Amino acid sequence: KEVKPKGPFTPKFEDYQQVYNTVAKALEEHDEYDDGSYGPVLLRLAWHASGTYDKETGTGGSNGATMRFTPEGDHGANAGLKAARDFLDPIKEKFPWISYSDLWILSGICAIQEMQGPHIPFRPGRTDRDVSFCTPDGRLPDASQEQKHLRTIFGRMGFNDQEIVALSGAHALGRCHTDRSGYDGPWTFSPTTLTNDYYKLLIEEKWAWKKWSGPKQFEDVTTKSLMMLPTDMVLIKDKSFRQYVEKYAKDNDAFFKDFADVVTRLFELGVPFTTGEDARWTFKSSFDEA
Ligand code: CCH
Repeated sequence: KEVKPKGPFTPKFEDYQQVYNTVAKALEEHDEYDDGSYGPVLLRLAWHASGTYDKETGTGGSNGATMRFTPEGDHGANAGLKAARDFLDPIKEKFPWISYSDLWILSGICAIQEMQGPHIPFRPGRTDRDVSFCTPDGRLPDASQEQKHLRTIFGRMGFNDQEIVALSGAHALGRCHTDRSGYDGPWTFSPTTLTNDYYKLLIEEKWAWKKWSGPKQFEDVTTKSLMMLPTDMVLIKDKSFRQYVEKYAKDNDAFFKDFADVVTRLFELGVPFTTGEDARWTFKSSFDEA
């Protein structure tokens, strides 16, 4: 007869896969949101939790989930991400053993995979920290800026030009909301499926300043229904960035591979893991064979 082990519950891969499956099911059920999916805003939550990392001081990053607290939750860049945090609350209640910080990252991975992106390996080990670990405002990128700003912000996290361009392909997903960032509209015609269309559109479409009273952004001349931020356009104006845009526009497999690699690193920045990289797991998505 099996004897139940004493002591604290130690979750295994199967337990995390169960959390994944629950997030995936909730994504499918709540197709009333935005363009039909919470996927993009879940990915943005995971990115904004991670993108505060500063390699010099070792502060910020996805460990801690400090965006739950004021002031970080109220930073301008995080406007609207409460929708993602609220979406995950019932899942946190169902699996109280997972930390918010692991849950946010696992959900970002689930969002990528369920929007038909590449598999992103995951290892647990993030712990939630209190309000004193909130990062100062200004660590996330400002969409009105130029290449110097992108290199400063992403360089602080430890990323180079190629990695900046690969990460930016996430803008194939989701949209801008006037009541959050002030910007308006989606980048692609399929904002709930990850593709290399962001790069293709950057290169193939004609872009012009949108005529409106909102913040300066670009619109496609042909349909006027798509958008690019000033920081998106920098990727084709700057020669060093542009070579990677051209590469990923031509080669979706290369994009998926580089995107998976760089997102895996982004999501692990500053996390004091007690396991090595070989302890990473890959979750089954709903597109994988049973
Ligand atoms: Fe982003 N992003 N992002 N972004 N982003 C916005 C939306 C999304 C910038 C600005 C904005 C990354 C890099 C950058 C997503 C993923 C990533 C919005 C609209 C702005 C503004 C927010 C709103 O109004 O709701 C800037 C600047 C940069 C850096 O150059 C990176 C890196 C990632 C992920 C790897 C996703 C996904 C969205 C869609 C969110 C949604 O709610 O649909």
